[in-house]
Amino acid sequence: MRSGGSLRTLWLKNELSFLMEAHNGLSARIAEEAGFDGVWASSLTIAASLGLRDCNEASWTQVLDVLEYMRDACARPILMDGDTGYGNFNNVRRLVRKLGARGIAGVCIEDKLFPKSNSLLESASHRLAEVDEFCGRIKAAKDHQTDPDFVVVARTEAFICGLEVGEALRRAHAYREAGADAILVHSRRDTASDIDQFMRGWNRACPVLVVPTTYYTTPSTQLADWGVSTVIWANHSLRAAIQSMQEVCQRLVTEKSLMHVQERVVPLAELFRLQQMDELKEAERRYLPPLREVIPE
Ligand code: SPV
Ligand code: MG
Repeated sequence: MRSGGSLRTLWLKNELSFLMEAHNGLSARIAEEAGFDGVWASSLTIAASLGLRDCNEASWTQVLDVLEYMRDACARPILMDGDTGYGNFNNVRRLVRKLGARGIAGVCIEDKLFPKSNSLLESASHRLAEVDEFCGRIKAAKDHQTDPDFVVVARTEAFICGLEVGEALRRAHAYREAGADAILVHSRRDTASDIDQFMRGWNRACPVLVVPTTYYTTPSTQLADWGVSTVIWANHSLRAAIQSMQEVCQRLVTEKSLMHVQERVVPLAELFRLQQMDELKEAERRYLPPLREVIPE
């Protein structure tokens, strides 16, 4: 099974890499065509595109089905946002085996309890896992990967839960020692001060990933200078699509005509290109018998 390249290879290059959010096959293909190093299969945007909330309302097998479409549509490595791993170590190891079978490049697991809430939701109450229990999830993930290039990213939600940098670092080091290939440190501040503090204390034992959704004014070069390995643009394809869909829908309700909508949407030819209709035409030439003229009797 092709895994679309490995995230480990990206990290070995020692330069800042970028993962783009995707929530279905089409958005994964668009991210690849745009030139991203890989894809972030976001729990937030997959849930939203299913019309659901990001609190494990979609079952893990439903998310897996979405990942399969993404894998088929895109040749770049896909990092699954695996939330908490959907339970304890046992759920995590089942998930990892299934991801391996589907050619997914890695999984990110966060140190909260199932069911989790989205980290950027101010009203949510987040339940942090005990360090040793979470380390068990990481170990189980590493012990059950089938592809040696598969990566397990341990995500600490210490800052999201209002804890200090010392606790974020203590957790990150424990997760690294449990076998995590990389650490994702999340923050929802509107500046990157949490990340700055974390990176000052981090000994670069393994790559660090960040999600600058709320501290979007921080230049990527600054993050790279602090030693960050990968930046995740976690929800921007879906948010762009929502804005565009709302504008077009509103206009059509008001104007009851396609006249002014035509220039706001991609041509049909572009849609067919993204579906790779050319490939099907070519395959038809190879595999279908030539059309014979039907002569009426
Ligand atoms: C996601 O994209 O689902 C994430 C990142 O986990 S965040 O929404 O910021 O928690
Ligand atoms: Mg998520």
